Amino acid sequence: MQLSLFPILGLIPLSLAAPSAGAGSWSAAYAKASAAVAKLNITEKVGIVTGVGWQKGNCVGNTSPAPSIGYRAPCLMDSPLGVRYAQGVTAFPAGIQAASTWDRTLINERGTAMGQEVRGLGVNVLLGPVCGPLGKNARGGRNWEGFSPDPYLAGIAMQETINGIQGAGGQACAKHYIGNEQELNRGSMSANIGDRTLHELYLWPFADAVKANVASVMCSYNKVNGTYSCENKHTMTEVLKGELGFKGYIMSDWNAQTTTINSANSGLDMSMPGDDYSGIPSHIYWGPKLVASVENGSVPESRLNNMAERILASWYYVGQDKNYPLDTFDAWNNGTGGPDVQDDHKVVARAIARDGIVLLKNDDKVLPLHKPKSLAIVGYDAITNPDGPNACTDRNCDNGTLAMGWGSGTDQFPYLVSPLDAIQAQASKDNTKLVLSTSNDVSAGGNAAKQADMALVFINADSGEGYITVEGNAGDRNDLNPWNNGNELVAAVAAVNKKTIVVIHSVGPLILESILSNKNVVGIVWAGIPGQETGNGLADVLHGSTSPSGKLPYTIAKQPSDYGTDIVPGDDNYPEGLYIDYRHFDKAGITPRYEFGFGLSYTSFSFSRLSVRSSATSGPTHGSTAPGGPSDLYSTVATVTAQVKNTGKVTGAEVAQLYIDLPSSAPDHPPKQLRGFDKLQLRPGQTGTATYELRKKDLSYWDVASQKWVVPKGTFKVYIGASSRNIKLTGSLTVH
Ligand SMILES: *[C@@H]1O[C@H](CO)[C@@H](O)[C@H](O)[C@H]1NC(C)=O
Ligand SMILES: *[C@@H]1O[C@H](CO)[C@@H](O)[C@H](O)[C@H]1NC(C)=O
Ligand SMILES: *[C@@H]1O[C@H](CO)[C@@H](O)[C@H](O)[C@H]1NC(C)=O
Ligand SMILES: *[C@@H]1O[C@H](CO)[C@@H](O)[C@H](O)[C@H]1NC(C)=O
Ligand SMILES: CC(=O)N[C@H]1CO[C@H](CO)[C@@H](O)[C@@H]1O
Repeated sequence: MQLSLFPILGLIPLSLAAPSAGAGSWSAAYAKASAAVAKLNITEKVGIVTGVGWQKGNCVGNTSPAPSIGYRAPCLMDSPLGVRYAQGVTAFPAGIQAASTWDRTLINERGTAMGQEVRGLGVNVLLGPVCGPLGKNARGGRNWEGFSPDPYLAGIAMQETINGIQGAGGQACAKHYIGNEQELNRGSMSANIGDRTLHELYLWPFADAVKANVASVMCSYNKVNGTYSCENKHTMTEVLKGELGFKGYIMSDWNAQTTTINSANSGLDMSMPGDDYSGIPSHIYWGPKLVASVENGSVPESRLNNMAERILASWYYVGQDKNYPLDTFDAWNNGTGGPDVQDDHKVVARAIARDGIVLLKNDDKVLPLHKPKSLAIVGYDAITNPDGPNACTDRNCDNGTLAMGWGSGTDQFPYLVSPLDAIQAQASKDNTKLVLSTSNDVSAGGNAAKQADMALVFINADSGEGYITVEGNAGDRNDLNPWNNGNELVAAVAAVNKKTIVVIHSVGPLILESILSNKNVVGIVWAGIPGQETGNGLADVLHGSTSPSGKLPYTIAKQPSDYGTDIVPGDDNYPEGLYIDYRHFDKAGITPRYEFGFGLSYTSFSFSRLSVRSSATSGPTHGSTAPGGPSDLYSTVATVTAQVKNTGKVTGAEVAQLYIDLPSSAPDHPPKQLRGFDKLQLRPGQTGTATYELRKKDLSYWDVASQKWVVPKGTFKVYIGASSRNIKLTGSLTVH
């Protein structure tokens, strides 16, 4: 830990009216950074770009300070859902739950709250958000850390999260770049991704992150087209820094760097954690070896200068040179020593836990509950792990309600409100008798269910990062079934209780056919990966204080093979191209069980009055490169509106989704692609207007031959719907 604050007066111009955090300009930041770098010698510059080694500083990632320019050693910390290895922090809902809300405001507020915790702790860089994995494989172990296999939804979520984190003064890190779609063999397999697929799917949300001025990007463990992504000049220098105009720095995933000279010359800017975890100084790829490589000309000094400028510019860009708190906690001593930074962040945590819940089935309006006389609560997923919510390191077990997956994408629960805690509180108000069987013991579950008017069965499915194996799942899930006899538990309850409601906490899609074959299963609540406020968010929906408004951010299939993609043992050639998740189901004519964008409500909505106004013209983008790509790629070229009315009896929110179908002049393309969504909260009888501003990007395809985004000529279909398959309004937009 850096204890002294070095004065920067006289070295760097100090503006009196400090810009608000995160509202900096890159050109001002670069002017400061290049002036500062000019004052440094090679050793100092190498110190800025080289990690000090695993557990050699008090954060999960640390580099050296440059006292002569007032640059403190920065503190880098996991994770995408809150600060890991710290105390007194919020355990936010996972990224996938934030995406399930389809609520830009909530996603932004989550980012802001995380940024405030980051700043409050004196952390400089938060290692999130995630859009790699995007989620092409339903079993992918880390999908829950990110948002959605739909690049548009993931891109908006990246942008809102980054705006939130950086607006509060932290540096965000978009990760893992790129093709990190599975845990199996992640350190050796190659993602062989075609150019158009790269642009239209996997790169798309990273481009939105760059457009949101993300400070850093983390290159991933896997290879891309046979070259490690942290050694890959094409993906790092040509695509990310060149085509997308990325202004920040690229750091390696922890120990994903494999060379000294090649990584530097290919575009890597910061090595993390610096060594290979061994603590042996000679295992540091950069440090003295990079000094020598610059001195003997193997790495141009201009490249080293550029690395240091990128790192310093990002620090200036978010305003961390001005009164940024010092970190006082120690990640390696249970995160003790820092302030409590939770503030009122449980409010947004609860809102996302609640609004990310997707109601899949609700026969005869069995939900919300109306003060039932008796209610059975069945399954270990209803309760907190009896050993405590943090009993398992990096959440490496599935011994209680599932509120986050496992691995480095976790943090410590400050507390955990379990489903049972929240249901018990309501039951005592409602005089509901609870009959409990909080294990997955099938006969005990059946016995409990027999004694109650209604039964809630809790089941789950977990996954995580591949350095941990939980119940035989080495990161990626082994299958798409509930864990620990979940299907048998549901069957036993449904056999004896006519009002069986299944509550599911899952990292991603499950096959629900077994559950649906029980005719007494009258309700299914898809409760996601909701974080510390899981029980409160669930109770809000079960008891009807809030109507459910989440929508699936992925497709739930009838059988695993319907996805058309899966984890592979060797290299992945991405043969499916553009056709992942709903794009594949639509193209192949496969009926899913619950489609992308699906979710029920306690009220009903009608859609009307589609209006499409467009100024789009066909042809390639021509703007100069700005963060995110050609500057005109992000300009609004069409505005679509539609009216949505709440035709039911309770207040509720509808996510009105916009899909497009490109004209026939475009090359082979998915029948529908999400290109807008608007969530409207409406009282009974109230009408609202869903508004969509389509960017040029949203009407383009990537033309491999010209290496440009192109708006095709012809008629685009415009669909507005309540899901990807429940289309309510159809219009068109013609481009000349
Ligand atoms: C580089 O600068 C540092 C800090 O001023 C100094 O300690 C070190 O000796 C310098 N190294 C060289 C090779 O001049
Ligand atoms: C991978 O190689 C193919 C074939 O050469 C090329 O078209 C594509 O752009 C490459 N993709 C990446 C991400 O480098
Ligand atoms: C330059 O130095 C690096 C690091 O010591 C070394 O690996 C490399 O072989 C050297 N190259 C030349 C041309 O001397
Ligand atoms: C961290 O906390 C755990 C559980 O409370 C305890 O077993 C362990 O000894 C602590 N480690 C340190 C370094 O204090
Ligand atoms: C008591 C109990 O349920 N223990 C389980 C805790 O989690 C591990 C790993 O998931 C299981 O193996 C134990 O059976």
